[in-house]
Amino acid sequence: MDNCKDVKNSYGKLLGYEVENNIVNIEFEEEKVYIKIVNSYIINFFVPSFRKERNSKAVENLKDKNCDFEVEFINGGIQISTEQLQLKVYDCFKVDIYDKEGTRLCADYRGDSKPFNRRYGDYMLAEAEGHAINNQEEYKLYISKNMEEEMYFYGLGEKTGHLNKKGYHYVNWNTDNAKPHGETFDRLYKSIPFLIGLSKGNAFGIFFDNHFETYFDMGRDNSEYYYFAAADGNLDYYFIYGPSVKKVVEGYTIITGNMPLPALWTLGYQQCRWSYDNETRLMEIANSLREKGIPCDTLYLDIDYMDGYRVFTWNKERFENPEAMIKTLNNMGFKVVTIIDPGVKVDKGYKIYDEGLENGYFATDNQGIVYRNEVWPGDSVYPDFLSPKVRKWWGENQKIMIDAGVSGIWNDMNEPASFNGPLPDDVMFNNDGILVTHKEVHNIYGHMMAKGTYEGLKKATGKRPFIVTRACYAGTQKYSTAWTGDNQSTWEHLRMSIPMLMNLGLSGMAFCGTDVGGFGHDCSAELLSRWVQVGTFTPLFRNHSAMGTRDQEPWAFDEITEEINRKYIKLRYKLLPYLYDMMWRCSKNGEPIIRPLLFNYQNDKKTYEINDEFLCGENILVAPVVEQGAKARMLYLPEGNSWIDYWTKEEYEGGQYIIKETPVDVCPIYVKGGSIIPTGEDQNYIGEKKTNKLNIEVYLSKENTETRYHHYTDDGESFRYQAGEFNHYKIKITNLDEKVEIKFKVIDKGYKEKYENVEFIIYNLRDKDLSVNGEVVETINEKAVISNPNK
Ligand code: MIG
Repeated sequence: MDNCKDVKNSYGKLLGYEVENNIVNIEFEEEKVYIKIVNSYIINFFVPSFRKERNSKAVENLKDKNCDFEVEFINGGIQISTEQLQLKVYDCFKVDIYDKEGTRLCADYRGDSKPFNRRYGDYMLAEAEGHAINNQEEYKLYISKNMEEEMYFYGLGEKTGHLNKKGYHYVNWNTDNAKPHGETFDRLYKSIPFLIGLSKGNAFGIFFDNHFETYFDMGRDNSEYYYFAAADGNLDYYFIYGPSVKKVVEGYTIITGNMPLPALWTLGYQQCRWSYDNETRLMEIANSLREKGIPCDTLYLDIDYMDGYRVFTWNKERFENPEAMIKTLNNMGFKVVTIIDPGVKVDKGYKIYDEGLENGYFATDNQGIVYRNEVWPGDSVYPDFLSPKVRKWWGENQKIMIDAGVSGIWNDMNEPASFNGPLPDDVMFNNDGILVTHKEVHNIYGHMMAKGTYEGLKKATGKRPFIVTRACYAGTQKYSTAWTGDNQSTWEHLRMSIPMLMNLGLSGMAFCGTDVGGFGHDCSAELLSRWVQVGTFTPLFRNHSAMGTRDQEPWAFDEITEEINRKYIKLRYKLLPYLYDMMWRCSKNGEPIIRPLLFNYQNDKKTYEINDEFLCGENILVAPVVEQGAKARMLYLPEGNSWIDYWTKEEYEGGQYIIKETPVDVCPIYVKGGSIIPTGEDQNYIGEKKTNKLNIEVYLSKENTETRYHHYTDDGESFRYQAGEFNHYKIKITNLDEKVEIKFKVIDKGYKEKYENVEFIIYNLRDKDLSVNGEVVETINEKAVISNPNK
């Protein structure tokens, strides 16, 4: 095999190597490369061809573990062996990676790259938005890998199309394109260059930490290979071994950081629109929600609350006294979140503009003159979020909003977007003292804005910050939640949102959601009902719609629709303890909240390409209706356990396709047999009813099972949990022939508010005896209450 055939990345012959701690330095004729053994299953490949220093904005505190590995010469190259992997490195820096059993996972492609012949030119693609596609000549970095047998691809953050990314080509260049996002759109607001490969049941990840424009092609160019490429920058990528997808995602969040535990209120229902543009209208919405008994925790203010779109200001004609208004809303149980855009209005005498100008806080052209473009405020300048000084300044200004009573911040337009043509490549930013071009930092602009916002909010409040951002890079989960931008009120977009959110979750951004009901275009009663049914299970549950579209609040259609929406929003509130547990787990190991079935059923190949079902945590399977007028739908229940219909409590064997009737008030929901699900009380907003009672629903299966569950509580808003102020409950259910045993145990008791009563609701007990912590208890209507479980 001629390793150097592909001249593009010609490193030349391998000359020798040296081991320095956990780094293997390899000398090639043309270039020196570094292979870092991060741990036994994460390997970093680094070639500082663009800049000597690594300049990652995704990786902050990656600690290398000292782990054992061996390096030796083999025929034609060198071999690096860790406890779990074998890497073979050959001339021209060709790398092949095997697992311990010798199964090849990922190998550099040796053939010529030869795009499929697109006869007579690809005029359709040339007309598409943005740059030419597959213009390989423009790639400074290009790594192609052999397409292995039975390959599937996932991840890549927020992309259009199906769950499995095989056959797609995508570009990472944060882009605000308001046209209806279709499957041929190759770029959206976020750039997360992280790909999961799954071949013959073995998963691995590739995280290409490069924030220039990057490209991922999963066999669209040619089905013999897949590749990742970049317009410029260093070659810096991580290989993360599974073999489970779960382990790959965990590895990715070890590298890029975990989502911090969110404040509890952020999990409630959120109501938004562009715009509730004056106090009267906002209060009308707040009152309607309470009068109609539709639970809601958060109301949003879109751009019209500002004075002429000047950031950190209020339009006092529309909102005469924001502090008093927000106080009233807070007393009604609402939090208020305000939007902010990066663009600062050019306007002498406006404090933010003057301060920024004076201190050199704005991006400049290549001559050092402050760069202007146009956004909502008209002529605007762009804060240089790359600079720590600017982030600090922006962070401190958050106090203006906090002092008005605002609880969270919505970062929009931070791709950054611009109305007067795109920002030129050579707009300059100051990256910690190094001048860098827009071309280099475009994809991390929103990420750094989120970082500054997070730090500012944390400092101003001492509480867990809540931020929603549109633009992201790898690792944004450390600072912010995300929504998927300007979708449309169409069935097509409801359908597409499911694989999109599942892949975002697999890409570290577990706290994500779409505009429920759709942003552009008019929503319909039926579409809203179906979208709310999906929203009930998505981490960020926000109804939002654009200016000029018809109302789509939960009651905006008819009474039946209102009733359906209420029913599902109430279900959301009921599931909050379960959702919060998922968030807690995610904050520890990156496990997404909504996830594709394959995440928990990797042995069942039938789950690999299911686009219209998802799991919410491992216990709840949702098969939403995403077709107009569907009276029934087929769905797949994965193999390995039984599934219990949430509505009828009927039990189904796993590993089969079933048909479920779906009148518009029924979203098919299945609970994993043997599940333990903590649930909460009915309330209008989180914290309305102080309760010291926990409900635990148990879904027994026919088969004998033993299941465990971890439940977590804390004050839901501060950082005191980090000092041990939390409670952790362990619940174990053993379902035997004659009896069912429940063990309920508190492990940590750091948080003062403990449950005084626990009520178990046991489904499908089938007349068996029930004991809790060794004592036989009576059940009445499937319910058993125990008091003082904390003793
Ligand atoms: O150019 O602030 O995606 O959610 O309502 C449009 C107005 C600007 C785009 C956001 C959308 C928001 C809208 N914004």
